[in-house]
Amino acid sequence: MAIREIIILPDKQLRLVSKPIQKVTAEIRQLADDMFETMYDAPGIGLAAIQVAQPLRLITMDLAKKSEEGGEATPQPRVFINPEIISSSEETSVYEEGCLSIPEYYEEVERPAKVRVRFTDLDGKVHEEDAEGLYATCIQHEIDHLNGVLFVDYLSKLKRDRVLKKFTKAAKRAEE
Ligand code: GNR
Ligand code: NI
Repeated sequence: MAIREIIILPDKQLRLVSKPIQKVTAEIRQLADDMFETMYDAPGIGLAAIQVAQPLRLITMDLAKKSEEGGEATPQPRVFINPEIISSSEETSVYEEGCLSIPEYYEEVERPAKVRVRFTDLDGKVHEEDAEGLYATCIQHEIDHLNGVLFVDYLSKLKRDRVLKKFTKAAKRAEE
């Protein structure tokens, strides 16, 4: 296992459309392992392969909540290969979203409250599930990454331009 570097705005790779995975190879398993390690280290609740510069339709997720007593949560690692949203509710919900590729920036985003998702697991088995709450928000955020879409794309042009400018400046400063 290894922690991989998470790419950050304005890296153009974040705008790539990721390619479907044809076969779950040893390399794919290794990538998923590394994505979990990278996601837990960050820490984040989801990660798309493009965030570690691999343009493949692969997502890792763990929505495990810390218990009330503040003890460690039981991990619930999940892998989604070639995920697709096959239906979305009319009803929407608003969540404050963040993204590991846009560090320390949080804004409310409105999305369908419930979605039905179809995906393949690491054993090649196809699943269909209904998602709601944080799961629905997170899977939509991650599938957006596979299509080169970021949550800031749903904000006003003013807010989006402001955050893009801030990260572009920071990247320029880091170059010097
Ligand atoms: O860690 C993350 N938290 C989060 C919170 C609200 C909505 C979406 C997310 S996903 C994010 C990790 C990430 O950037 N995944 O692409
Ligand atoms: Ni993200």
